[in-house]
This record gives sequence, C-alpha cells and structure tokens, in this order.
Amino acid sequence: MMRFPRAAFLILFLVLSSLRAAPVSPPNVVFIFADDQRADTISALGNPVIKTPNLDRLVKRGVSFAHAYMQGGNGGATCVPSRAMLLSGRSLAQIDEKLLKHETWPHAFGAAGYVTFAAGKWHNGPPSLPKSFQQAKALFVGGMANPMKAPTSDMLPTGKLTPAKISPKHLCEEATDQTLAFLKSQDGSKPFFSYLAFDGPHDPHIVPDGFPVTYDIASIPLPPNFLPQHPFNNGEMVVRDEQLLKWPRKEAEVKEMISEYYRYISFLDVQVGRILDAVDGSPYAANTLIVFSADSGVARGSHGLIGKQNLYEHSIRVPLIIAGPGVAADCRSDAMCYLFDVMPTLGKLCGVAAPKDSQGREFSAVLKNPSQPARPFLMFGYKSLQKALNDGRWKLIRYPHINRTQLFDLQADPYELNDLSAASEQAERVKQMLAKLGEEMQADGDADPLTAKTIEPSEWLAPKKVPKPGDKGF
Ligand SMILES: [Ca+2]
Repeated sequence: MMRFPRAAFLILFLVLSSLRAAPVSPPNVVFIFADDQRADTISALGNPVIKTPNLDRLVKRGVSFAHAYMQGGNGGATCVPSRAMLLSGRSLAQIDEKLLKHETWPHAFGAAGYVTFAAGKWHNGPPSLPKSFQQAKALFVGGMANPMKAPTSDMLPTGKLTPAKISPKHLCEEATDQTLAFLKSQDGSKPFFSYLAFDGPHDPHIVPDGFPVTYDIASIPLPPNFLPQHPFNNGEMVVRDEQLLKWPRKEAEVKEMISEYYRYISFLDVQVGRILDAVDGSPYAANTLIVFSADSGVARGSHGLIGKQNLYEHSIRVPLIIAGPGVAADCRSDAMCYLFDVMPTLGKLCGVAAPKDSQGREFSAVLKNPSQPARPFLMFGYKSLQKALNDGRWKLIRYPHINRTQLFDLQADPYELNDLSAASEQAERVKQMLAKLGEEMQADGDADPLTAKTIEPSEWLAPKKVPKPGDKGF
C-alpha cells in the first residue's frame, strides 16, 4: 500500500479548509406580490381553465404552498394590513399599518448589506417607503385606480417622491419595466432584494387593448361554492367589493367577472415571465430566490360574495411559490403558514437577522423537505365581525355580532359547503375550538369579544338599490 507523504495530507487539508471558508455570497431575492389573486388561479396547481405558463414555470422549479394565508383585515381595504403584516413580520393584532413603529424586513435586508428596491403598489403611506427601501420606481401610492391611468412616482435619493405622473403603459407593465432596469443594473458587488408589487388582479379588471389571451365566458366554470347570495349577515354585506355585482348574483355576470379576472391574471403572468427570463439570463441566475405571492384571495361568486372581506378559504388563502438555491424543485407543501412568516423565512435563507419586533416564524425547513409541517394552527380575524381558527383539518368561523358559528371539515369539504357546527357529535369540538380561539386571540392582543354585547339579526335582505357612501347601511 502506498503511503501518502505527510505534506500531501497537509496540502489536502489546507485546500479543503479554504473551500469551506470561501465566502458564499448570500442569495438575491426577487419578490413578486399580486393584489387579490386567489390561490386557485394557477394552471400548474390545478386550475383547468386559466393560462399561466410563467407561474407554471416557477411552480416547476420551486415549492408551492397549498396552505399559505393572509391573517385577515381591520377594514374593507385588506391590502393595507396584509402588506403591513408581510413587510413587518407582525400579526394582524400587532401591526402598525403605516409601518413607522417597527423596523421592516426590507430595511433589515438593507442594513445587512443588500441593495433594496421596490416598484408598483405601495399602500402603507409615503413616509414608510424610505424607511423600508433604498430605491423605488413606478410607485403607485394612491387608492384604487384604473391601472392604465394610475399615477406613479419615483423615490428620490432624499426619500421624497417625484410628482405623480401617468405612464402610457399599464401600471403592472411599467413597474415590471422598472424592476427589469433595476435587475440589469446589478453588478454582483452586493446582493439585492427586489420587491415588485402589482396592483392587479384587483378590480377594475383592465388589461391593455389587444392583449391576446381571452376566456370564453360560457365555458368558465362557476366556483363549486357559488351562491346567489350569502346565506346570512356576515357583518360586511354591502362593503365596496360586494357592490361590484347586484344581488342576487347572476351566474352569467359572475362568469363574465371571472373571465375578466382570469384575463388580468394571464396579463400579469406575462410580466412574471419577463422577470423570470431576466433572472435566467443573468449571471446571478443560480443565486436568486424568486417568490410569488398575493396579499389576499377574493370571493368572485363563492358563497354569494365578491370581495375579500370574509374568512372563507377563497378569500384568505394566497398563492405562495418559492424557488431558488437550496429549495426543492416541483414540490407541493401542505405546511400551514401566514404571509407574515415569509420574510422571516427569506431572512433565514439570506442570513439576515430578524428586526427585533418581527413575530413571524421561519419555515425554511419546509423548502428543503416539503413534507415538513410549519404552524400547527392558524387564527384569522376580520374587524370585530369575524374570527376563525384552522387546525389543519377543522375550521371554525365565529360571527360575534350575530352569535353564530360555522364548523367545516376542510379535509372532506374544502369548499366550506357543509356547516357542521350544529351536529351533536361536533358539540365538544366546537366548544374546544371556540375556547382555543379565545385564548389565542387574547395571547395575541386581540381584545374583541367572541359574542357581541348587542346581537344583530342573522337574516339579511339585499338592498333594492346599491347603497352609496353616506347612505344608511353603506
Ligand atoms: Ca388586495
């Protein structure tokens, strides 16, 4: 047997040590965030109608979460708290919607040496923008707008915004253009964190004239849980989103709305494809995490509702796809998580320490092994009107103002069609889940009661006329 000279061992040891010690540059992050995009609107994840070839590409290279959720809202515009939760890593009961009281995750990335950039919808007030990002372009800071006429601003080095201007392009296309320019400007000397927030597919469902993807209205399936009207007063029956269609909801009108909604998603999918192409063709293709998610789902006819001011799965469940270095490819995960767990997870993958007030839990283990669990249960709220608990199989929704409870077996009944709360064999489960919901709300600082002082009628009659601001009941 040949003996290795001692010097050879020494050289081998030194080579291996130097390999181990070689600095590994932290991954870049490209975060794409849609507005009101349901989790069931991606072709590769099972929607038989919609065309999303680029999101499908992302699905094939990453982990797709079937149980990622936004935690709810404190008012009709759930965009605001959802983004505040995402960016701060804090829960619904603990957020500052203006994002001024707590360090944000994008700021933490910047402090850790990342170049940070935002484009598109910013819904938490201009002062928090320079506290979160170093650079920003094509920002839409207003309320709802026609995306073809949305006023956008750029952030100056002082942190101030330029006077708003109207781009001749669709807001989502303009924000994508600006993101592409940012990506192209990166020379690899520092890692980057790019946040592209679309203003769609939020209504109005407007895409540029001539966009070639269309959907045949007649062949659009209605959601399996379509109803002409929600069966009881959920406390938010005439909020703005619910006025987009008249009561009772007509099947043809819902199908038309869904066809336009899908067309908008296909338009956004093209923008996603432009980003994927840019990353794929760049020198940093192998070292970039790509995330796609949305701030909420939306009802679009499910349960007789149109908007996202409810706690059914269609409105709170969000798409979440994560791909990149160290992430399993073409995998699905049933791990339950909140949107406000996503940034802590990215922080873990990128070696960025959590801001001290971030409460989210990192689930990076799921990205390596998608059969790993994340949270054991989730809690939701919408104003003081709706509260819910999901333990992975059973979901309880409580409506304190009408003293009403729903219980669904999500495993047997994923569309939440069969309320089991009155079944005698479920009485103990309802009792236990209500108690757990109350305890968890208290632990998180949500002081709303689970039974209101004044109980309102559960029955609800649709207004003959659609109410306007200032009308009683608006
Ligand atoms: Ca939204």
